[in-house]
Amino acid sequence: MKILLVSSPARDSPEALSLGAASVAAALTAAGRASSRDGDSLAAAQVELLEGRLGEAAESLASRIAAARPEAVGFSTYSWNRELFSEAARLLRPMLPAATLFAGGPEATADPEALALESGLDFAIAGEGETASVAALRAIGESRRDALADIAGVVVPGRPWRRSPPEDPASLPSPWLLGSIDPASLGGDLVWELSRGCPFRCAYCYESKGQSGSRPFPMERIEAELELFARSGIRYAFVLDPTFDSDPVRAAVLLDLFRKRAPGMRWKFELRAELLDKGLARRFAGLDCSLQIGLQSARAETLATVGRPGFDRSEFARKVGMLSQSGASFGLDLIYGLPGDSLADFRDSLDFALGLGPNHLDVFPLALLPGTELAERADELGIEADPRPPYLVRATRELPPPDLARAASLAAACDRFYTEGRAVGWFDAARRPLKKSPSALLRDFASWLAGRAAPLSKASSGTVGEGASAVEAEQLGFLEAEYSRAGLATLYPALRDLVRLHGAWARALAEGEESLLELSYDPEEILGAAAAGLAAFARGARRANGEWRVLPDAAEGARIERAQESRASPGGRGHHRPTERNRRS
Ligand code: B12
Ligand code: SF4
Repeated sequence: MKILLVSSPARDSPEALSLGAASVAAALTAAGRASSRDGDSLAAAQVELLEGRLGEAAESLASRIAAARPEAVGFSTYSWNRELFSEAARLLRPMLPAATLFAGGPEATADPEALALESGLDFAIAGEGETASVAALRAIGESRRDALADIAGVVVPGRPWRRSPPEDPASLPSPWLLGSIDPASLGGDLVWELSRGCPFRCAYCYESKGQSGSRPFPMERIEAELELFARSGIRYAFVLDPTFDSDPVRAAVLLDLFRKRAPGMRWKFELRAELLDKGLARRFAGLDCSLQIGLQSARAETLATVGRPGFDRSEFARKVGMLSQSGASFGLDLIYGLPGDSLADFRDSLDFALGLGPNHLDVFPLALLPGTELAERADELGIEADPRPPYLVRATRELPPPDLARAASLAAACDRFYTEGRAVGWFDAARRPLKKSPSALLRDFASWLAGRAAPLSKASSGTVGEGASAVEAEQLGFLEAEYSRAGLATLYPALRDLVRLHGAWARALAEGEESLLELSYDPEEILGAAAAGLAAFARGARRANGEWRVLPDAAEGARIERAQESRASPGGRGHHRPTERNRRS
């Protein structure tokens, strides 16, 4: 039997790897290899993966699938590909009338019957897919289609069904070690699962209806996979565990292992701040890693409504402060449109989050995902959302459409000015003389940007470095106008130096780009302006016009050296470092 598992990436990103489909492929392959039964259809099965291309039309995908002449086709469905796969499956049916069509993944789990019916599938699999797929494809291979509906997790429209029970990680084959995906083919980046499930129950999250807490993979498997990654030239791993620090003792053991066995690798982890301690903060700081922390809202009542009770601002700030003190770089997530949060609450959350100095702040609209507790309680909580993927919020009781639009504009401004603009090193220094809250500054940036005749190119166009320079030009254009309107024009040259210096430093580190800067002050002194405040700095500092070169440096990551002296400047000097936190992430 030829089995084709079809996936499609969320976006062009090293993190868009189809690990779900690969895990099911590994289970099917391992079951076939282990089979000692005569005539087991899986023993002779050929399992292949097929990846949809970004933006690919359903017709093209269906033709490519049909050309492979599979006998069974399994779609790996997520909110970003559900509609594409439904259409492709409908087109495929007449092309491959004898083939078995099925689907798994989060969308199939949340809404299996509707998905199977709208796509013309033989069945869908609700829940983790390994054991259920093996049993279902065996039944198909042995012409026991009637048995399908009795398999836990297999959903045949019109028949009673139950979700597949949680898999035991110790019995799951590794898609990496079995060769379902070759890490050497991934260009150095991958996503890595160290456990299944999540111990928390956030009402907006798909995991909230999961059956169990966190189930770790065995340490021997993790060690063997890490060794394979090191041999395969992997340089970056996004650890998928939704709460890497849910077991702080295990987290510490893993971090020590990573540091010892893969010292040159970069990492990304998702954490709950509440669970951090000094030992973990120190270990994170000892790795090249970025940490993503879900804050979601700074309003305790809102968080309690969505299943994250006990939020305490000062405790959160204290825990995150441990990361800053140890030198670990972290980012925060916020969601707008959560039940209970008004526009004023969202602004307040932005102010709180930016006040913590995250390296980046990712702000998302609420997605009312099918199968989540929030989707079930939407009427009671007054949430309206688009019923089709990606299920985005349209209004809530507290956030009517005009306020939702304002929140979206603030989120876009934050993304542009703070995150793409890598503003962590100078944001507060720029904001304080204007006496504006972070959210007010971002609101005014959005208005300024909207009022421009010709908006500058989006940062994502062209190369990353070019994009970063385009955002910097916007930041400086806006800040110059703001400082001039507020009668603070004398402080602007120091601010401009600070922004340019940080920008060039970040480009040298992240893109390996060299910049030539014309500065009004000595770089070593200007870095003190962020700490002392622009006003105090401008009162005491001496202007020293000069040209400086910021370059990538093999040993230090980046360095600054004098390009050309001017009459007013002191002699050229050595190396400076703007901020450790402005690192690549
Ligand atoms: C990596 C990841 C991403 C990557 C992309 C991944 C990709 N393939 O392209 C990135 C970071 C880009 C991403 C983005 C987003 N993501 Co995301 N992401 C994940 C994450 C963390 C891991 C996915 C994974 O590989 N897991 C490991 C595998 C083994 O588990 P699995 O995927 O669930 O697969 C199992 C089953 O689902 C099933 N299965 C899967 N495929 C198949 C196929 C068949 C045939 C069968 C039978 C079974 C089966 O069996 C597998 C093994 O048991 C999950 C959360 C999580 N921890 O799973 C969220 C998750 C998939 N993301 C989610 C969301 C909502 C998003 C965003 C929309 C978020 C946002 N607000 O912007 C964006 C997408 C928008 C966009 N277009 O960019 C939701 C999806 C919900 C849904 N209904 O689809 C999840 C589940 C998070 C959550 N807890 O709610 N994401
Ligand atoms: S949002 Fe994160 S912590 Fe909450 S249930 Fe989902 S995966 Fe777990």
